[in-house]
Amino acid sequence: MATLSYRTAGESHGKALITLVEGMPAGVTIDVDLINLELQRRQGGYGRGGRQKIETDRVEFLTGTRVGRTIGSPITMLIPNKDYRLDDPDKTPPLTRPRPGHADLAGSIKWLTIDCRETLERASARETAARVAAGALTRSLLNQFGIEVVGFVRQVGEARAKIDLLDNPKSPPSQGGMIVEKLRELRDASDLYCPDEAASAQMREFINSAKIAKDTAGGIVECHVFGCPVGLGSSMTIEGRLDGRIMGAVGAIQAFKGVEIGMGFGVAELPGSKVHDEIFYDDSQKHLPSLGYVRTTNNAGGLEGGMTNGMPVIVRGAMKPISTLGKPLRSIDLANKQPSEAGWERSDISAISAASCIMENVIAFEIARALLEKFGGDSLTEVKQNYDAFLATARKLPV
Ligand code: EPS
Repeated sequence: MATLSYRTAGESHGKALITLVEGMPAGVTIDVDLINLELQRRQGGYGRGGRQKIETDRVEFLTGTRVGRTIGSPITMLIPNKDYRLDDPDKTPPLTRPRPGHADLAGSIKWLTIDCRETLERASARETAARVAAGALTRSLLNQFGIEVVGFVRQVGEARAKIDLLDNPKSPPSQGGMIVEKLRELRDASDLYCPDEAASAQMREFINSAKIAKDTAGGIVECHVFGCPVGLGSSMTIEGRLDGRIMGAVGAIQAFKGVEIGMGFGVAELPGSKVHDEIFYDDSQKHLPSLGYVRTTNNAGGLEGGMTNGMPVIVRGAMKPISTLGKPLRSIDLANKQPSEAGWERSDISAISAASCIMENVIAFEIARALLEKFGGDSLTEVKQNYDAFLATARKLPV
């Protein structure tokens, strides 16, 4: 049985993007509509550029399923690029003026070329469509265990969504379902993918001003995972720590410059008594994956010692503004090392809404990976038996 893992291939203006997923158990019915919906959401949001009007990202399964169900073999998914022109040098001319903030300079020097295109084609955030496909695929598995993942935009400029209930959920996890539905509903009502309409309006203004100034905008995205059983991840090995894995996966998304779990950097300012979430036991919640161990605060963001503790997992990521500016920053021309202006490529003013969808799906993948590590089996039936057996034994503690 392989560990759940994925790889992607493809360039922004190449023929297609490809995702290879290994380690999915057999017998999982794949919700292809959900994958396509997530791909569509990734294409959307306020402030996107011209490319998304060209593409209609949809996944085609090449391997690994039979009549819509996994059979345990490696899964490959293909997303065609309509704007394929990489092999036509006239339509993809060399770019020798690296954009500050992009991979252009470092990549060109690394691969010993002055044509930044050879780096940017793969470094482009278009590749995140393939990551979203991987994460969205695993949600067919997570759904079987009642695990729900919701990502949204928390902040753009100074506009910050006010949804404090979800930061410090007073409601027990048994009401997680209600929180999930409400959060999704509010998020999906906003073209910014922000569950606070007043904040969305201010965010829109910030992005509009950036557009007028030929500038770009970043922001903060947030993700909540509901329904994880206690004990995913491990404190026994460095690689086993789920907090590190999640931070690594989120930090590896294009343009992300910061990742926080729970209270994040805020923990540095407060004494321990104001940071740590006191532990209570509620027998009426014993039937839940959290086994009845409850907290009235969730500053740990659902992770202690690199393991899930039964509370919702809360992660935030900071995305820098897109590095292709309509009013270019100072740069040099690699052809002669003389001062110049950065090159301009068609781009977005803001891709913050897309970033929330990407983060949601890369986190879903990490949760699925940790779930299979704890309860793994070759088939879904076996995984479910392992899951049920563990929870039943844990409920009997002290045995
Ligand atoms: C993207 C597609 C790209 C960019 C963007 C993300 O399309 P194109 O370069 O053809 O306009 O809009 O890429 C970047 C932000 C980047 O830095 O390269 C997409 O599908 O998400």
